[in-house]
Amino acid sequence: MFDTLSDRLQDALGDLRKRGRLDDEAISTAMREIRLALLEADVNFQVVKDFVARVRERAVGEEVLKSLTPGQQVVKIVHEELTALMGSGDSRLAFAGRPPTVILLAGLQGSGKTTAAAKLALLLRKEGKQPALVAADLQRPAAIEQLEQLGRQIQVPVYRGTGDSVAVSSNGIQWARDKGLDAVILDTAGRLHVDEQLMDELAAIYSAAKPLNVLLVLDAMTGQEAVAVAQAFQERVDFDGVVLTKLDGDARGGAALSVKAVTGKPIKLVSVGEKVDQLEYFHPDRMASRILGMGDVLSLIEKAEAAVEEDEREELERRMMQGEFTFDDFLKSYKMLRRMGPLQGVMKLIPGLGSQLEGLDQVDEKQLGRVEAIILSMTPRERALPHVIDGSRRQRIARGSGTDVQQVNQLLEARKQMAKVMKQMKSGKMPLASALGSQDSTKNGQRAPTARKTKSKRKKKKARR
Ligand SMILES: Nc1nc2c(ncn2[C@@H]2O[C@H](COP(=O)(O)OP(=O)(O)OP(=O)(O)O)[C@@H](O)[C@H]2O)c(=O)[nH]1
Ligand SMILES: [Mg+2]
Repeated sequence: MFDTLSDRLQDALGDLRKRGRLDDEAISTAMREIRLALLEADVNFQVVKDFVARVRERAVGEEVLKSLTPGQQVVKIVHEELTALMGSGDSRLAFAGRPPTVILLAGLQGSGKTTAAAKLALLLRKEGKQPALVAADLQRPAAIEQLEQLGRQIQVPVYRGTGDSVAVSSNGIQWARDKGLDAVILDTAGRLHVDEQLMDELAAIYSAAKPLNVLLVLDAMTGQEAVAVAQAFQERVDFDGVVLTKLDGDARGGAALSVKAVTGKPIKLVSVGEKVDQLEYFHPDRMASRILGMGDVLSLIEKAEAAVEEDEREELERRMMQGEFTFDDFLKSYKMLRRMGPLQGVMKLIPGLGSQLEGLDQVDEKQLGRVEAIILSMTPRERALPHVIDGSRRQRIARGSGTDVQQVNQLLEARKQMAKVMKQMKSGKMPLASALGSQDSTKNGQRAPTARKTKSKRKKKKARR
């Protein structure tokens, strides 16, 4: 996903990062490269222009030049501006006070509406809602069959009816209401192009179904074309947000980076593969991190090296590599992270960790104190052998640390997740070891090769898939 763009931007910023001081020339060069990278990624021309102007203005500002790490500051600014570009908006859907909540999916032929409908139904079902799918695409006979098949696969009821798409939509919503279901997803017909007929049909469904959410499904792989489609839709049938599909096949990212800026409408969901569980809520900040290299390994290494005592690190790393990760290790790594700077920032730097350790990346300093208290309330045996911590021990630990069982459970879960990540890392799937300052992966003691190695590992992994 966004690999080309990602590589280009990282190259553009790589130079800056290494510099102790920034001058006009260095900034200009970097801005030129960022501009080219974005244009090559098929980002809208005006969007690129505004973006680069904003970054430049901030990059030559006081906050950067006076800082100790100007290069890092520029990276941070690019990250923030990328995040802003993709929208500070809310990715959540609206839910009706009186169910069912109606969600209309519209878009061109093949953009991924039907699969997105099913994926969204599954997502809602996992959130505890009771969704229904309505087959309102009557253009293609096979469309209904496709939706029914998906419905069976995800165990979500599908309404099929007769008449035109307006009648089917209305009847489907009534049917769902009668069954007490709380969300209805309307799968509509696509066209090759935005044409009058399509717009008229959608407008008619819109007035009959009164959907609370109109989602425009756009194929990310079509780049600026997708943005043009969004603009054309906006003129006729307004929508609340975008479902961006086929991100897995989009190396450039032009649609993702332009659509919010051009239409003002946020990306709400992204589809990252053909499987039914490959639809996610969209988080602009996480996407920006991904684009800038799935976390920033290089600067993490720098921070880690500055903060962590050599022997302590080696010991911790040895244990990690052996797949051991006790609560004592957990506490130690926490403390190391704390010394590296604000926890949030550091966690984000670790590639893949953000999403892998949901909850952990949101740790704040106050939580850290609580984590420490919980771990210190464990006996040495419990710390070394976490699996012995049963229900009554959990209660005792909670009492001892002034927390509650739920918080203890969360920590137990976090350690498990962490251990899982360690295991993946051990099997070479994740570069966390090198991220934490492994000497192994940088035998010659230089830093840059670590980052490169990490990157090529990632590439190799992709090629294997
Ligand atoms: N790789 C990948 N393929 C996807 C994704 N989303 C959809 N597809 C594929 O795109 C093709 C079209 O998807 P559909 O959901 O049928 O598209 P549609 O918009 O309903 O198409 P029409 O009903 O013909 O208008 C299918 O082969 C899907 O498997 C995705 O996120 N990644
Ligand atoms: Mg379809």
